[in-house]
Amino acid sequence: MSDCIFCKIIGGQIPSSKVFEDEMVYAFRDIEPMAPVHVLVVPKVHIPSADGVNTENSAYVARIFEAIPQIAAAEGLTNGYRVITNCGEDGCQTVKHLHFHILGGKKLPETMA
Ligand code: DGP
Repeated sequence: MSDCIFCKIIGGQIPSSKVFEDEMVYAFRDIEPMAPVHVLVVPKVHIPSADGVNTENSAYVARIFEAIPQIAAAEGLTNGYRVITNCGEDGCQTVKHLHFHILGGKKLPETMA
């Protein structure tokens, strides 16, 4: 999508700190890190949110979850980590391109809400 920040990052029009890429998935460091390791993992097709996942595009989500352990290992997250996706207004999603946050590198707070 032409006005999507993450589509522009995937396309190279906006610079990013890449940590992983294959033909379906792109991963880069969050610009506002909330933990020592904070990586965003996105599909290379524009899916607006988790609410837009369907049988046509779910292979991208599967590939993302294959990439996550590889990224976590490369980032040294041997003691665990958290994977989060925010969805829609109540989920406080700010960028409307499906993305999964990988957070780690410290003991994370237990509370989610
Ligand atoms: P969310 O609230 O789940 O939609 O998280 C969006 C995240 O995207 C937020 O943690 C900040 C990050 N972000 C927004 N714009 C950019 C950008 O231009 N570059 C990078 N690296 N991260 C961005």
